[in-house]
Amino acid sequence: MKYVHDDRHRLHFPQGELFGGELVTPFERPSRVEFILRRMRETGFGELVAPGALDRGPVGAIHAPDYLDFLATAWDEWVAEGFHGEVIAASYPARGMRQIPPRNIDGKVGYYALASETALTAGTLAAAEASCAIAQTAQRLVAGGERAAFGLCRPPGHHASRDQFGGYCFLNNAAIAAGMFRADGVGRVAVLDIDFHHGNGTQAIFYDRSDVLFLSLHGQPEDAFPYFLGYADETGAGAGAGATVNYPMPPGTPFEVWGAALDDAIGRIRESGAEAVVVSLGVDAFKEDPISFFKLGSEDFREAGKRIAGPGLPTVFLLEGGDAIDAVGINVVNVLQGFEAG
Ligand code: Q9C
Ligand code: ZN
Repeated sequence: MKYVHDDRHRLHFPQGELFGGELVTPFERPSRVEFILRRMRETGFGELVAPGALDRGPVGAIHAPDYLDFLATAWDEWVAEGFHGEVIAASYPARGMRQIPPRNIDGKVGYYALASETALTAGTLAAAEASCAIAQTAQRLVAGGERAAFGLCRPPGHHASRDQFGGYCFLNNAAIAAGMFRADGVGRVAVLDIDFHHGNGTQAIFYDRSDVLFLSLHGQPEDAFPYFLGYADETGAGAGAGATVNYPMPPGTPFEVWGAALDDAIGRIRESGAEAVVVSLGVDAFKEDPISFFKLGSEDFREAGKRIAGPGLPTVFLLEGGDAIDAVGINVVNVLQGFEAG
C-alpha cells in the first residue's frame, strides 16, 4: 500500500495543552509520526509517496471562508494584541449568548474553538495544510485506481467542523477526502471513524447529507471527549436521515464488543451502496492509550484491518489520534497489514 508523508507536520508543536488545569506537553506530538514511519520501515510496509500541492477547492467546499480567514490570521492578531503565549480559547459563545464573531482576537478564538486543550501557533496553519495535502494525495491515489492508500496526517482532522477547531484538529482531512470522491463522481462515500473519540466535526459536516454515510465507534459522550455529540440517537437529519450511525461505548469496552460494533458498521457500509471508504484511523482505542478507555490490544488492530477490507471497496486511511506513542506505529501498521491480508 502506498503511504503519504512529509515533514511539515513539525511546524505544529505547541508547548502547551490545557489538561486538568495545567499546561502539559501535548499528547498529540510530532514523534507520533516518527514512530509510525519507523514501524513502516522496520516492517518494509508499502511505498512512501510525497504529497502534491494543496488543492484549496475541496478545502473551501468543506470549511467556511471566515473560518479559513481566522486560521490564516489568528497568530498574527494574537501577537499584535500583545499576548505572549500560544493561541488558546478562554471565552466562548455559551448557552444564551449571541453567535457573532467578535473583532477582538481573544473573543474570536472562542468563537472558532470547540475546546480549549488545543493551542494554535505560528506554524499551525502550514502544518494543517500540509496534513490536508497528504489526505488529498492519498485520496487521489485511490481515485486513480489504487485499492488503498494511507495518509500520515498530522495534525489530525475529525474534530474540526465547518468552522471550528479543537481536539487537536484544524482542517477535517477525512471530510475533505470524502468530498473529493463525490466531486470525482463517486455516488456514495462512507466515512468509517474508528478513532476512540467521536468524530463530531465529520458528523456535523455531513449530518444533513445522504451522499456521505458517517459511522463512528467511540467512547460514550457521558464519559469521553468531545462530550457533547456522539449519542446513538444522532442518526442524521433531512435528506441525511439514517446516514449517520453512532456506536458509543462505555469505559472498559473490550475488543469483543468493539468488534461487534465494527461488524455492524461494515454491514451498513455494504448495504449502503457506498463505492469508496475513508477510514478515520485513530488507534487510541488501544488499552494503553493515556487519554482513552477502551481495551483493544495490538493484535486486535490487525483483525480490525482485516474486517475493514471485507466489503472490497477502494479505501483511504487517514491518521487521526492515538497517543500511546511507542505503540502507535505498531497499531497503525497492524491495521494496514490486516487490511492487506483481508
Ligand atoms: N481527559 C484526537 O484523538 N482532550 N483528539 C481529552 C481527556 C482532547 C483527541 C481529555 C482529546 C482530543 C484526534
Ligand atoms: Zn482520538
